[in-house]
Amino acid sequence: MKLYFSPGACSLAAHIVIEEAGIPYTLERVDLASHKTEHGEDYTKINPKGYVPALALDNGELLSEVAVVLQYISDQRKDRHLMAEAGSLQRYRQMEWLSFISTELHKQFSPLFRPDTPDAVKQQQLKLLGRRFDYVSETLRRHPYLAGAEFTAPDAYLFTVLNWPDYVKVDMTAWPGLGEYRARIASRPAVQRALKSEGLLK
Ligand SMILES: N[C@@H](CCC(=O)N[C@@H](CS)C(=O)NCC(=O)O)C(=O)O
Repeated sequence: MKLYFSPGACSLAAHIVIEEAGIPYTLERVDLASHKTEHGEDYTKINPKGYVPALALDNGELLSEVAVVLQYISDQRKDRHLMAEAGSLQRYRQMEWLSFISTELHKQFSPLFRPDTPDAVKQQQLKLLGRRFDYVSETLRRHPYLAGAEFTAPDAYLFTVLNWPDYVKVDMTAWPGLGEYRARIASRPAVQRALKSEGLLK
């Protein structure tokens, strides 16, 4: 499989999960401004949505949407327990987290990255994100990872999103637990490999 990615973007979650799963893969970097791949192809011809991540499967199909890509990768290596068994309540809990991270965190960050977002809108987004961080922080007080005692795919997604405050200068000192969580995930060898290959670690 081949992962289309942009360094530090939400595609990092998929990159981490492929590394955690130990599946052979190749990477292709996408310039999100020009929509060109590192091999000079027009990315919109590969993924008409124009955004990353996209996962090219060995059978020629293309999968997109972080929450789905993470589940697909996890399901290829069930022995790694990156997602619980399909149909189990634990699986729905993990899907609940994937959906929450996608809609309540990831997409709420997006306006903060846009230079033309008015300050008042940025302030509203920060307020909303603050409430969501309160909730996540409270959950992580009860167990070290989102779904309990073990790292699973939603942690890769949350970790990826928790790196973004650094880029958009959001003060995270009100949530020290999230900083500890981020450091815990960052220390995983698979995460280190993904960060390094995206050029995010020296
Ligand atoms: N709904 C998509 C959103 C993906 C997304 O927001 N990707 C961003 C990077 S984090 C992107 O590629 N943005 C560039 C664009 O939309 O053209 C998903 O869940 O995968």
